[in-house]
Amino acid sequence: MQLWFMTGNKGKLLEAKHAFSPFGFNVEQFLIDGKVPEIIEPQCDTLDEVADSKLSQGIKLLKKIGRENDALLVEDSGLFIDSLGGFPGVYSAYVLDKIGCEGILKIMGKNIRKASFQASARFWDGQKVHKGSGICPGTIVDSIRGNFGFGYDPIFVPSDYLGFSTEGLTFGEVEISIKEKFSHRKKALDGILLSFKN
Ligand code: ITT
Repeated sequence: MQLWFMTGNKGKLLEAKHAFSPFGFNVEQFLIDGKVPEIIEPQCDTLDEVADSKLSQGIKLLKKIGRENDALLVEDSGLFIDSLGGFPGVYSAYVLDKIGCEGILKIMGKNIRKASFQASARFWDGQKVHKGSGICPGTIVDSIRGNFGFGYDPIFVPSDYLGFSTEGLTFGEVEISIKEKFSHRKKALDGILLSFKN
């Protein structure tokens, strides 16, 4: 089944391909005239609200190009640092763009380093909406480590989960096949796959 993922983030796209391909989905980036469609990311308090807005805008775009029966995936995610009241949270993309991982490390100072990655995903199957969300608890390290992944991966070590551990390595230091044992995104996408069975 063809599945369009409306995202400008190639890292997210790769992870979605990994998660959905084994179930027979051909995941491709949703482009119009070769470009990622411009949408308005509303200023909301929660990832769920942003994901809902991304999806409704995406469905409108599908309709506009006469493909409203195609499957569409959107996702909103972010890094939530406990001692900073959940910052950067829903502003993660903006903050990464402005100050990068270095800036986050500066702000952290001596603060307690507990944090989580969170994701909220929406899937339009051509008829109805499926939802999934995921949380990956962990800690922020004190230096940038690793070249794998994207975004905040080089400063985040996931907590051990279901017997899996990165042994202190950041998401930037492990392959995607390891990251997906812990990942907020994988959990959100698994939630969607599960909703097909129910
Ligand atoms: P979209 O086009 O899908 O919106 P985006 O990168 O702008 O792509 P978001 O608006 O959801 O994505 O913002 C999420 C931010 O959090 C963004 O800067 C990501 O790099 C970062 N982020 C989300 N998941 C991450 C992960 O698994 N590893 C590292 N950083 C992540």
